[in-house]
Amino acid sequence: MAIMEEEVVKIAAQGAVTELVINRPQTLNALNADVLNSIILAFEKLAEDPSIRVVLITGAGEKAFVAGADIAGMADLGPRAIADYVELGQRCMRTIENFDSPVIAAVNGYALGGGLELALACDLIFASRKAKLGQPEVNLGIIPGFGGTQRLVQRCGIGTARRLCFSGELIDAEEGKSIGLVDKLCEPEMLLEDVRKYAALIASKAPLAVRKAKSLLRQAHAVQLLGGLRLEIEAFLELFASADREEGMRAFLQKREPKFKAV
Ligand code: CO8
Repeated sequence: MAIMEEEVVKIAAQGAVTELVINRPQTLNALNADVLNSIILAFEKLAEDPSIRVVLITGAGEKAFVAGADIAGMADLGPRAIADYVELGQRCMRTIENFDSPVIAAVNGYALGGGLELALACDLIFASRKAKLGQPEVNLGIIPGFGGTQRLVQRCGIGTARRLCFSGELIDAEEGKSIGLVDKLCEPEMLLEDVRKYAALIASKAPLAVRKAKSLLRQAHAVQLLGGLRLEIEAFLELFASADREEGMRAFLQKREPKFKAV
C-alpha cells in the first residue's frame, strides 16, 4: 500500500472493500488525539459512501498494528485533558463499532493496550502469526480505557480478560486464536490478501442483511456495554491521578523498571 507520510490515518483504498492505515510507524502507530480524531473523521466520511461493504484497518510498518495509546502524549496530561482523551478514545471505538458495515482489523504486529482495544471495536480480528496481543496497562499504573475491560470480556470471557488485564502479559496470535480473541490466523505475508479475500466474500453478500446482522449482534450486549464503559472511564481517571501511574509512565519513557508503591 502506498501511503503518504503526513497523514496519520490514510484511506489507502476506497470501494466495496475500503482500507484504512494507521500511519505513525515511528511510534508503532500509537493512538494520540490526532489519530483518534482522524479515525472518527475517516469513518464519518466513509459513512457517506453507500458503496462501502467492508472496512479493513491495519497499521503502517512491519512491527505494529497499534502499540497502544500514546504514552508520551498522555504522561503529563492534567485531569481535564486526560478525561477529554479517554472520552475521545471511547468515542473513536464506538464510531467503529457503530459503523453500518463490518470492520475487520488486520493485525500485522503488536496490538497492545489501546491497540488491542481498537481491534476489539472491530467486528473481526485477523492476525499475522507474528502478531503479539495484550493489555499491558498495569505496567504503567493504569487500566484499559478505550473499552478493553468490557469488550475483552464480551469477546473472550471473564477468565481471559482477568488474565490479560491483571498480568499485562503479551500473547502470540496462535494463543489469541485458541482463546477466541483472533478470528483467523494468517501467514505474515498473506495477511492483507487473506483479509481482502474474506472482505470480498462478505461484500458479495446482501448488504442490507449484513448491516442488519451487524446491528443486531451489537445490540446483544449494548445495554451492559454502555454502563460498563462509563464505569471504566471513572476507574481510569482515578488511576491516572495516582503516583504509581506517574511512576509507570516515567519509567517507560526513561527505559527503566517501575517501582510501584500502591499509592
Ligand atoms: N506510546 C508512545 N510511544 C510508543 C508506544 C506507545 N504506546 N509504544 C512504542 N512507542 C515508541 C517507543 O517509545 C519508541 O520510541 P523511540 O524510538 O523514540 O524510543 C518507538 O515507539 C519504538 O518502540 P520500542 O523501541 O519500545 O520498540 P521495541 O521493539 O523495543 O518494543 C514494544 C516494542 C514491546 C511494543 C514496546 O514499544 C512497548 O512496550 N510499548 C508500549 C506498549 C504499551 O504499554 N501499550 C499500552 C499503552 S497505554 C494504553 O494503551 C491505554 C489505553 C487507554 C488509554 C486511555 C487514555 C486516556
